[in-house]
Amino acid sequence: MALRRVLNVSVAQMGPVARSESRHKVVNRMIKLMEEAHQQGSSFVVFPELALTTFFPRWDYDDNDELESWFEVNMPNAYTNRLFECAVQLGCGFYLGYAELEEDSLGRKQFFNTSILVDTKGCIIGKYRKIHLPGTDEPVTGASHQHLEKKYFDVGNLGFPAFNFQGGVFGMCICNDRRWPEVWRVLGLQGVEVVALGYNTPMENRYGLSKLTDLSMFHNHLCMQAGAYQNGTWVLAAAKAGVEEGIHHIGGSCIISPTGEIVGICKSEDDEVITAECDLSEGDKIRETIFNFENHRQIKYYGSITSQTGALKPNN
Ligand code: CDV
Repeated sequence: MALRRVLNVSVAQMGPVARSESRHKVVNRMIKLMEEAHQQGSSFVVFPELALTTFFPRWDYDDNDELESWFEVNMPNAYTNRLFECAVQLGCGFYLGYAELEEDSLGRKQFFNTSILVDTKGCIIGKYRKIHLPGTDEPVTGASHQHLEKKYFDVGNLGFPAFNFQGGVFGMCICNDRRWPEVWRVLGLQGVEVVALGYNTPMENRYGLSKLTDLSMFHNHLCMQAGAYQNGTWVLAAAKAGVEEGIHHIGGSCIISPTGEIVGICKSEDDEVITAECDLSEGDKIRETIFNFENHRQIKYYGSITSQTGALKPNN
């Protein structure tokens, strides 16, 4: 009989982080959430995208020092050390999203929207840098709020790696990545059993498309449930939720099983932990049958996925 590989995992949704809130205070909140996850029997917890600060790409900065103050040059560092220590003390690994500044030996700076996987020894065992950066590289006149990720971040340069972690195969992505089926399949092709991700999703559509605003929670879950089912993987998704600096962000942080069903969901728009027991082998049934990639994928017909970006209409 196949061995059951069961892991208790948590998603730690966070309420708003004010622009003035210090990293020290934010880390205090995160430690409280990790302790709660531990009390719920968890050995892994997922925090949101850019968890340590407010969602700073909503503002346009002229001052480089101010902009760079949102980024972490080292990880762990004086502020986040306590999180790493807590992981060891509680035997609870974590996924953390943060803004990363990397400087090469020639002093050239690169800026990434990053996530890491940290194990129960407090070691970083995996890193991902966000690839699908939404928004614009210039402020949009007349928009209800800005979303300047394309201005402040470089496109991630690590691909979509998967990692052997906590007895399973783990992948990561960040926020807007979850809307792209390509991300899920590239992870699926590495046999991921768990995909961890964080998000900051404004409720209001910047372009005034109210229909899309109404559907923001539906689309949030739709893309992740599809990604889970089509690749037979667990999905652990943590939002930064609530009204942050006047912008309302959706919550709906959740745990999705490899069948695409939501098995746990946050009810509030505040700091909140949910936990579920994940059988890491549960996706095998799907990967061995309906989505048996080896048996059913027809790669000679998928070329346009990697050879073109925009849609080309037929000219007949
Ligand atoms: N942080 C994000 O990537 N947010 C996007 C919004 C801007 C659409 C998202 O996909 O949720």
